[in-house]
Amino acid sequence: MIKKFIQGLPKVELHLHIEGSLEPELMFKLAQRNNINIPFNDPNEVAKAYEFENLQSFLDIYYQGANVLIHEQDFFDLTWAYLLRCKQDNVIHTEIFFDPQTHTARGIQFSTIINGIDRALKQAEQELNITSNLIMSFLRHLDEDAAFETLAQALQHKDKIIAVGLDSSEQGNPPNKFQYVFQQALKEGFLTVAHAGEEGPASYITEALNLLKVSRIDHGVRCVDDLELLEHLITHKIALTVCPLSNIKLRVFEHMEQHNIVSLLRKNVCVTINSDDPAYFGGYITNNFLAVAQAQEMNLDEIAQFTYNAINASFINHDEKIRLT
Ligand code: ES4
Ligand code: ZN
Repeated sequence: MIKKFIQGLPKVELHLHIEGSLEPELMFKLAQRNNINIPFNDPNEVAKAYEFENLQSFLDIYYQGANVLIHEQDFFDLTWAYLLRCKQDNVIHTEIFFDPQTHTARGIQFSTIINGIDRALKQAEQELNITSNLIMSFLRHLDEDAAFETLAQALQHKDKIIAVGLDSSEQGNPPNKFQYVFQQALKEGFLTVAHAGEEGPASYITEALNLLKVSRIDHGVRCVDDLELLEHLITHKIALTVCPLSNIKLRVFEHMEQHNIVSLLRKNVCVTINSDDPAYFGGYITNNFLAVAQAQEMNLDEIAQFTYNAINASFINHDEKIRLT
């Protein structure tokens, strides 16, 4: 019953790393096609390696996986495979991250990456009736100069990118490290978002809001440690793009029964459900909804509220939001 409801519910995804949707089967196919060595013998072995202690132990494997992506067609194939999954899950709109620095550091051209992704997104709008926006994320373990270089490369592709984001190793890399590049991005007309309060403290969420002027917070579950911040999120309807299965896999919460997303929803925080890196964390958006609903009892209105929240928090235009709600 709940399963049918969730499957049929139109969904909007706001937190998805396209590199994190690389399934082991496609990783193998691309490794062969591009003659790239990967430290696994078959796709089953890859899936078995996905046991993580924390964010960093995941990131180490995730950046390795991305090495098989070389040509524009590879970025197309990766994105298209994700969009086909979206169709199955009744996702009507998605806002996806890409990490250009993961690829440009290996000698891949910025245009190769973005043109492959963008072509798949445009084709999905035509053929699958799925709309989308693309968010360029800076790697926060690198320095601000590297982010400035990446922003400069993005300027030629402004028409394809709606916002800039901030991801990778959170602890020790606070939002203030990137305040000038975000300032510049805002001046260039990009919206901003940032991962904050996943493993890092609530103060990183406050910094992201005050210094990076973010439109929403990615993860943000540590907001509960600062009641003033929590009130601010509620009053100003600032959305959190929460990723339940990711949080369990990376041990942000021990069990789904302890996850705070339902409690935040009932406090009127604008929380949304997203899949983050579904190929690594064991499920796409429907599975994330199901995992929460199975662990914590919710009524159907509450489940549907996640979609209303996501429509509101999305970067689609105002008239389109009204039409969808
Ligand atoms: C990420 Cl779960 C998560 N956190 C931070 N950075 C990331 N990049 C990809 N997945
Ligand atoms: Zn993420």
